[in-house]
Amino acid sequence: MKTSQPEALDKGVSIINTGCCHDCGGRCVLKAHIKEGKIIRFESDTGESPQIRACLRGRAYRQRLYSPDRLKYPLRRVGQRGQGKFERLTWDEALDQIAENLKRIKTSYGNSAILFLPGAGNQGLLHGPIAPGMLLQQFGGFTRPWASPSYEGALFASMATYGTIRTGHSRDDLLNSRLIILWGWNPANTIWDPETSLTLAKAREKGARLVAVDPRFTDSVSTFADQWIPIRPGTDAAMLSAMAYVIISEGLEDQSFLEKYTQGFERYKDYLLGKEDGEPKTPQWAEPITKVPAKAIADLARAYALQKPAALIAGWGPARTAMGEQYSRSAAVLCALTGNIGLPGGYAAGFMRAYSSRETGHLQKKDPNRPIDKSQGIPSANPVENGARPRPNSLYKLSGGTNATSARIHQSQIWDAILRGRAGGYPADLKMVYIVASNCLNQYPNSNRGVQALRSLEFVVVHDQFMTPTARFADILLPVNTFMERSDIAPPWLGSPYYIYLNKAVDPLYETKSDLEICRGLAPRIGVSPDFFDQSDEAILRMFASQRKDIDDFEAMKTRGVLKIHLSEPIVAFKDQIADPQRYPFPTLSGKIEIDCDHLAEMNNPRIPSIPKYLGHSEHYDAPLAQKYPLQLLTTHSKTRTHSTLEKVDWLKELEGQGAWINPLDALSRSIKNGDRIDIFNDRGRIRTLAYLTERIMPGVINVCEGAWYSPDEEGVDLGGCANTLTHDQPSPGGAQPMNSALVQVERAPVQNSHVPSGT
Ligand SMILES: Nc1nc2c(c(=O)[nH]1)N[C@H]1C(S)=C(S)[C@@H](COP(=O)(O)OP(=O)(O)OC[C@H]3O[C@@H](n4cnc5c(=O)[nH]c(N)nc54)[C@H](O)[C@@H]3O)O[C@H]1N2
Ligand SMILES: Nc1nc2c(c(=O)[nH]1)N[C@H]1C(S)=C(S)[C@@H](COP(=O)(O)OP(=O)(O)OC[C@H]3O[C@@H](n4cnc5c(=O)[nH]c(N)nc54)[C@H](O)[C@@H]3O)O[C@H]1N2
Ligand code: SF4
Ligand SMILES: [Mo]
Repeated sequence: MKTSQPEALDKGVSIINTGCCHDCGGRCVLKAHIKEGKIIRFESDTGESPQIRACLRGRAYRQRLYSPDRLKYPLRRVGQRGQGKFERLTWDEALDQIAENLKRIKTSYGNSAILFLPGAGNQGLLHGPIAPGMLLQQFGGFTRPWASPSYEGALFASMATYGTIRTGHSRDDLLNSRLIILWGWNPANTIWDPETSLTLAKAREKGARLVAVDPRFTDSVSTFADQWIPIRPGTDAAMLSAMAYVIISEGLEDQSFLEKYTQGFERYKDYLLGKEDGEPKTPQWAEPITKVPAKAIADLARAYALQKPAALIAGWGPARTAMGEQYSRSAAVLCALTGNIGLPGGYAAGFMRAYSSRETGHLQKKDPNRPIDKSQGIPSANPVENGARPRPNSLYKLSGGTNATSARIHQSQIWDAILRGRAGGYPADLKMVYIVASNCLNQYPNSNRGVQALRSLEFVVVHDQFMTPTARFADILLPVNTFMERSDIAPPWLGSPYYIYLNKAVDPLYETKSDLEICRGLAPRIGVSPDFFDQSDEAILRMFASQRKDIDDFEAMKTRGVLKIHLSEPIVAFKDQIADPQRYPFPTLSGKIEIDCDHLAEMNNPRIPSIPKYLGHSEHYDAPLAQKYPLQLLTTHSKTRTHSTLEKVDWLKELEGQGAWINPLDALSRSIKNGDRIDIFNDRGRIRTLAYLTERIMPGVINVCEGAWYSPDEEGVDLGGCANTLTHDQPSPGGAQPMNSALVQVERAPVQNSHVPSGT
């Protein structure tokens, strides 16, 4: 889609309006300047406000697109699986072999033996795992995971407390807040929709006070916050309980809000006052647990209750822990206690979806006979649930998006499920895996166990763009093109009102194809009707667009590369429920905000209590294991990558090197200097990386950004520094993934080198 050439452009240069759609907190406008069929430069949004501007990663995309490391041809494994030895074969040969194995496995073991692992690599509506999922579904189905590594704790809390994941306000509403609490939230790096940072800056200019609660002094803290409260990881529920204690003991709770809109306050109060366990949840009780001074806890509690409207934005990082849902629930309940829900400038902590054209109309009170609400989920291909009997479990009634059922396997347990199958209590014996747009070996917890699991299978297919650690384990590896080489539509990451239309900017390089084209080739080979797959990309995009009420002018969206939807007023979650609770009950069983949740009460499981509680676990700071492994590992999202994508972009590496953040106190007691090569280890594995000494991380905590490429040497030491070599694969009782709950020890690596990492 060519636009007219502005005068300033060099001769022979044209601009194609396209975008970036990795899973990176954004979805942004990129204008590709093309000369002789090649992209020579990117510009971003220069149009009307709000501008959807690309970040440093999108602007560096040429180095990924034109990287010499791109996969160029279909490949077949020749060495041992995982060794990375391949030979080139034709597309016909590759597709024949995949088809043969799919049919063989279906005949010998049934469809449930086929595991489909879709990843987050591409976030457009058309490309990535969508088409392969549909194809395998039509082939008779497959086994797939449930539980998102991103937000399962927040999803659990939202469904338990409010009965929906639509808990967010549009960003512009932050300008109405007097106090904004960034709890484990770092949008300066993780974006969380492109207008977030600018809006936080404007909110500050307008006079709002910003407080950050995070074990790290992040870029968001340094840019936006008036106060930084470092907290010991995994103890947030203790601090939130203590804040609730201060609020109720000083009579600062919003009594009329509690009476009108909530259920279960009295039970929660009993917990806070210690009537349940003899332990009042005072700030003095929380101080040694959280390492936050009691006064700071009490001050923040008073400010949050009194400086209304106040927005408590509870990020997903603290919920990516072994008891993550208790933190998310405690935050949601604190919002209700202070009546900060349903009013401009307030915020209902939770999943935080704001705008979505797929979710129009009012929320309905929940019908106990149809308890599983799948309508509000992230769109995904639905599998046929093969050969597994759904087991009754109230947790599944809270699914709301990732659709937990007993026919699916929790994502963090995939490796264990492959290794142990039905005998280990899983719903299927898995024989092959079909991996699309996922670097699962790198991104799921416990990568060393992942190696054993992938080695044990009969057949492994991977679609990717690079020779990732996962791709090395493929039997057949198919080269896929990037979003610059095909057209797509990208909805926003979490819920801002816009769409990006990605016009194809250049022809596919080498022999690469899209995942959809691959399905066009596979469908006839496995006896699946080609009808859907044989439509043109644009015909399918038009069909998808026609299903969304808010895309009223497809042509304009395509020409401009973006459709911005102007709202008459900011979105405020639960505005209707608060204004008219009779007409608009909350979509929970009781029709109210459930401080004490009925579904959870049904479960009667002390590890998933019906009111939020602070709970420990086997890799908590005070667990016996901490004697051996005294440091808490965080595995946050990197400024320079989208997960493991963009790992091979040198421009980005120049901005910030890979290295572990470690506090000088922890480093010096181990004779570690800045830039030293260090080993971080526990019983699951050992990684070697560089030490970056900084007071920007609290003592006792070490941070390794997720996404660095797993690369074990002959002795099993991961020289790539992949965080998941160290992480734990046991999900929390409520389904949260535990990647921020690993205990580790650190020592200088045997051979030192003098390189100093360029951390921030
Ligand atoms: N640049 C970049 N942006 C991204 C992504 C990316 O890979 N790169 N990924 C995108 C995706 S898919 C997702 S799901 C989101 C993830 O977004 P988040 O989950 O919000 O990101 P994280 O960096 O993991 O965590 C946010 C903050 O939580 C803090 N934290 C960790 N544990 C605790 C704790 O126990 N208590 C407290 N109080 N704080 C804690 C961390 O120090 C960090 O600063 O980011 C999106 N944005
Ligand atoms: N320790 C730890 N682990 C984590 C996290 C954490 O905080 N800590 N965060 C988790 C989170 S929130 C997420 S969302 C996951 C993300 O984990 P993944 O979904 O595995 O995401 P990526 O690592 O970005 O890998 C995506 C792959 O897709 C490929 N790709 C890109 N576009 C396409 C395409 O169009 N087609 C195909 N076939 N391939 C494509 C890329 O080259 C890349 O290899 O990681 C999780 N893992
Ligand atoms: S990496 Fe994400 S935030 Fe950055 S430009 Fe691309 S879509 Fe936008
Ligand atoms: Mo994520």
